[in-house]
Amino acid sequence: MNGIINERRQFLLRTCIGVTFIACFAVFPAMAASLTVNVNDLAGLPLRDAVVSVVAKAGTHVPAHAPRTTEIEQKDREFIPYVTVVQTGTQVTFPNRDALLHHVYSFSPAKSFEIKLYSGEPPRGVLFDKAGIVTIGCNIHDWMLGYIQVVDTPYFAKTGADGRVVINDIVAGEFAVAVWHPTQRAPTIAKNLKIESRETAAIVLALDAVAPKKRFKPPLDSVRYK
Ligand SMILES: [Cu+2]
Repeated sequence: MNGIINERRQFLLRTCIGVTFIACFAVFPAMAASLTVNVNDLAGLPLRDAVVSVVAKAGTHVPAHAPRTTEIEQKDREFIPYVTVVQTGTQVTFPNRDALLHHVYSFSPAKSFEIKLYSGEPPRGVLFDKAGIVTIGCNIHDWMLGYIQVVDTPYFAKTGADGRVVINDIVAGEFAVAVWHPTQRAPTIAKNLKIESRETAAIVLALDAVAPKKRFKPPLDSVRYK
C-alpha cells in the first residue's frame, strides 16, 4: 500500500494549476455574519471540492455543538463524496452500496484506521477527533481515493460545481479563513479576519493546486468480483 501512496503523491505533484478565491462578508445587526467565497482556478474557472473553513482565534467564543454524524458511501467502486469536511468530534460511517466487498483504510496522522473487508453496513463508525487531512483508500480497488478534512470549527463548507460556498451565522470576533483543495501543491496561509457589528470586508487569497484527473477504473469483472 506504501507504493500506492507514493504513486499517488507523485501523481499529485505532476501538474500545477493555481487557485484564487475572493470572499465578501456581510454582517447583520444580530452580529452574525454570512460569508460567501468564490473559488476559481488560475484560468478563472470555478473549482469544485475546495474546502473553506473559518477558525476562531483565542479570545473569540464560538457556540458549542452537539456530536454529529455523517457518511461516505462506497458506490460504483468510488468514494462518494470525493471530498468530505467535518468538524472535530464527528463520527463517520462508510456504508458499502456495492454488491462486492470493500476495505477502507487510512494511514494519515490525523486519523489512522482500517475497516477490513465488509459488505453493506460497516461494523463500526470512525470518530474523527483531530484536525487535519485524512486520505482514504480501499485495499481492494487501488483507484478508490477520497479525502476528509477535519476542521476545528463549526464554520466550514465545500464548493460545488459553481465554486461557491456560503457560510452563515458566524459570530463576531477574530478568525483565520483558510481554503484547502485535495490537489493543492503547497500549504496555504490563512487570512486573518475580524468581524464586527455591521462590518463588511473583502479578502483575496491564492494557493497552488494540481488539476485533478480521473483515475483509471477497470471494467467491472463479475467473475473476479471486483
Ligand atoms: Cu473497494
